[in-house]
Amino acid sequence: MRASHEALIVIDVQNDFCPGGALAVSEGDQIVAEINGMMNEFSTIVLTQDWHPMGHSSFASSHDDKTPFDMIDMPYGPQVLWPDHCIQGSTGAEFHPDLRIDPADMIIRKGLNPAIDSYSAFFENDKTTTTGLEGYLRAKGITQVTLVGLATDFCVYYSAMDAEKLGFTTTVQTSACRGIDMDGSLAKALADMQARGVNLT
Ligand code: VGL
Ligand code: ZN
Repeated sequence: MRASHEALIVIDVQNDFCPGGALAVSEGDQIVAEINGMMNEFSTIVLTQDWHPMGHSSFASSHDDKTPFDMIDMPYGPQVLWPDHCIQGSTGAEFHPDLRIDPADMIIRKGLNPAIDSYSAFFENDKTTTTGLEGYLRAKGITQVTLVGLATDFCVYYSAMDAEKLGFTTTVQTSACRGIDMDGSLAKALADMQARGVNLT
C-alpha cells in the first residue's frame, strides 16, 4: 500500500479514446487491467472524465472549413481541433466498461465550458480556470501524485505538467498510458515532462 499522502489520478479512460471510439488512441484499452491493479495500492483515487457539451469549440465540426487535427487560434492560444468526442451522456463519454469505478474517491469532469478546452485535470486550457482538483488534493493532505491514462501526449501530459508546477511530486507511469502522437507530440511530451522533473516510470 502506498503512503496516505499519495494519490492515483486516472485520466480519461473513456470509450471514445479506446479502439472503436471517436478519438481512438491506439491500444487505449490495453492499459485498463494495469490501472485496475494499481487501484489496490492507493487510498486516494481520482478519475477524470472528458465531458463536452454538443457543439464544443474544440470540435472541428463547430468551425467552417476545418477538419479534425487542424489547428486554430482561440482567445487563450492555439488549439487542436478534434473529432466530436466525449459528448455528455453519450456512450463514448462513459468510462471503459472494464475500468474499476467503485474505488474512486472523486470523479472530475472537464471540458464543460463550450468556449474553452480542458486537457489538464487541474486547469482549463486558458491556464487559469480551475477544476477544483488542486484544492481537493490539498485538503486531503496529498503531496505526491501518480498519473496514468489517455492520452499520454495531451491530457496526461498537461495534467502532469500542472501537478509538477503546483508542487506535487509527480510520476507518470508510462506503461499505463497510451498516446495520440500527432506530429511527434508524444516524444515532445515525454521530453518536456522529463525536463520539468516529472518522474517517468
Ligand atoms: C484528450 C484531446 C481532446 C485527452 C481530450 O484525453 O487526451 N485529447 N480531449
Ligand atoms: Zn476532449
